[in-house]
Amino acid sequence: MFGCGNNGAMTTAIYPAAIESNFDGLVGPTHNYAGLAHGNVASAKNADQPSNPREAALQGLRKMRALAELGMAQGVLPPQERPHIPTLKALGFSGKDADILAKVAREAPGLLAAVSSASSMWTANAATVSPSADCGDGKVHFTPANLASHLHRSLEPATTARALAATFPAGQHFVHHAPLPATPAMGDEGAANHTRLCAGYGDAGLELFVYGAGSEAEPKPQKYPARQTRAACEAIARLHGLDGERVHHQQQRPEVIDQGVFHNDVIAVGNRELLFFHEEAFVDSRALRDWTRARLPEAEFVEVATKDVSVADAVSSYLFNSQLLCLPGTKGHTLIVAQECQENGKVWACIQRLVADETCPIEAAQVFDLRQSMHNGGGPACLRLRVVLTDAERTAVNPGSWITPERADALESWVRRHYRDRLVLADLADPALLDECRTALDRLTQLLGLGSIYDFQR
Ligand code: SUG
Repeated sequence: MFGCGNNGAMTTAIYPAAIESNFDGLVGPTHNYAGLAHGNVASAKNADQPSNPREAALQGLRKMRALAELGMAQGVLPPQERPHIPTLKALGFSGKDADILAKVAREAPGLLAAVSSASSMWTANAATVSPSADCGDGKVHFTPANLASHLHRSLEPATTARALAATFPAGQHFVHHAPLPATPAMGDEGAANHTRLCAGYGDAGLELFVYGAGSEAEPKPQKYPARQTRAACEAIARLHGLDGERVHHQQQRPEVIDQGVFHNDVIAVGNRELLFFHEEAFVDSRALRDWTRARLPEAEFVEVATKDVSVADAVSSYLFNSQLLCLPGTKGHTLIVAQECQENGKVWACIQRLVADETCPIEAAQVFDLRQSMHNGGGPACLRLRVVLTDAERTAVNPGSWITPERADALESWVRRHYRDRLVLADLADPALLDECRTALDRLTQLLGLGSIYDFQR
């Protein structure tokens, strides 16, 4: 029996009912392909291609609007200020903004690309979030990811923390921790390596943390970096006040990191009682299953075999980077997949098989064109941060951050007005682009009611 309303109606918990909300990252005006992410196959493959920031942002907004129309609680998180002049100043560049841009473009073009990346769009890497039912103090806890593995991503946490605090105001319901120390020993990439399983969203859940780098004795990838450390996962579990009995740490297979699985959400996704994953995702999937079943008897596992979908096909299609949702009014789970899944014969056949199988809790799939993000290795699940909320918590969220039909319209007009439809790396030094971004973001903070979260506004 896979009953699966969106409000945890099946449970008889002492906890208040809760829903899963999704906060997608709005793609920023400097969206570009700079090949910055080592170990991310799509980022390397599309390096130096022209991008279309306007189309990227509109593709993301179409997904947000569609999920809101399907009855999901859909929110939005703002992009960041890019190019980030304060970082360039901190690294010794001085003078007027236009002079700084000209100088960095001449002397350190890689640095210009790093401070111009729109990578904050992938909000699955913004933070790790634990719902109030899992935390000792009964509040929702957020720890922004330090994203220490890559320079361009390590620039995100300070503004991410401000955006999260503006969206989920600290106080009665929300607790915000500082990012962990930004050093390789504490590498943390947020919710992309964290899965919560539960009977109903409002019940105490099981929190699964997946790491790439553990103890010296554990196997390591040979080619690409392991971005998430076990030490970071343990620190977050402590900070959030999680019950140790309900936390499982599992190592990602180093061999798949070397094939381009730079986050666990490229090879596994969970929702409510269901874990959907590839045969090669974990070092010990048997232990993971046994541990989960012992604590959550209703747990379901849908494991895809390598003979059906290879790791290479999983990486190129992002099958497991689908969103797995319980849509209101439906019984099972719905997969929100990237168009690349439909274009891969083996992957599409696998999806069709799962949907047709009456014993499989996945009952439908919906396809979205997210190609602009996909070309940088960001699929449907990368673009969203999940936050489980009770009614009281939901009303404490900044009202302007929710996607309503009117706000989706306003954001689309804002994108059409402020975004370019073509960007190449040489454009990043254009001082007009910096001005365009600041004008756009200033307007956006008013539109979303976020206050002054950007450095240029302070
Ligand atoms: O960190 N790509 C991102 C993609 C992040 C996807 N997120 C999740 N799987 N949750 C990254 O690798 C590419 C930027 C560039 O090359 O221009 C980039 O940063």
